[in-house]
Amino acid sequence: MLKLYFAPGACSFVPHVALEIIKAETGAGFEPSLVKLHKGEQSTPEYLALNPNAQVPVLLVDGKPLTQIVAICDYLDRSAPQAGLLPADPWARAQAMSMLAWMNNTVHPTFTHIFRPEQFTSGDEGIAEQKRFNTARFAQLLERIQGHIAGAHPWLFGDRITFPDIYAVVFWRWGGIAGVDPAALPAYQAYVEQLAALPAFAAAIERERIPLHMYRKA
Ligand SMILES: N[C@@H](CCC(=O)N[C@@H](CS)C(=O)NCC(=O)O)C(=O)O
Repeated sequence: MLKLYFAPGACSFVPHVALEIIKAETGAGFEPSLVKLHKGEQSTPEYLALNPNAQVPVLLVDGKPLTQIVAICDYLDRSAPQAGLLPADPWARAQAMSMLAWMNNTVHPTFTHIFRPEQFTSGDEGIAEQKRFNTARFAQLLERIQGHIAGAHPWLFGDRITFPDIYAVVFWRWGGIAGVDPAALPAYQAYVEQLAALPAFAAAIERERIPLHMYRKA
């Protein structure tokens, strides 16, 4: 039995949608478990025993915790390859893993520097500068993702949804939170809107109760 610890709008959306896709493809269900980050539920002794990093996601597999999105995605794909969440061809699979790793180790932490600046620096000036620098960098990274979308047929790695497609939706929302104007990203917006309308995305969005578009003009 699989149990997913997730927080609304967080990176845990990636395994959340993936589990919905697997459910639709194989009939295998999962238990979603909400972690209220704003209430510090990630730092309780019980949760730290699952993930000492005090982060979502955690995937509980027959009672055993698995952490880190890249590892969780690899496990889900190997457990349910028929869901097509990574391509079957070894080279195409490696390319999708490469993009997933880049998203997890570069794009994601850039936003963390904006959203949780106090984890990386201190003082009002330091925090303001770090936010400014990383917001500009995050906007560039979203443009790079839009570049990948330009070559999508219809999705990033062909006709099946893969993990990078789902992560791209997370970053779209985060771009809005960071104040990145979506006017520069029309192809990205259209792609995200198409994905969000698919049943697995719609189910996760409804469970997490999150709006797709977060941008508010300053
Ligand atoms: N490298 C980790 C990153 C996980 C991560 O950054 N999770 C964030 C949410 S997107 C979190 O739980 N943050 C806890 C907090 O903000 O207190 C992974 O791949 O699982």
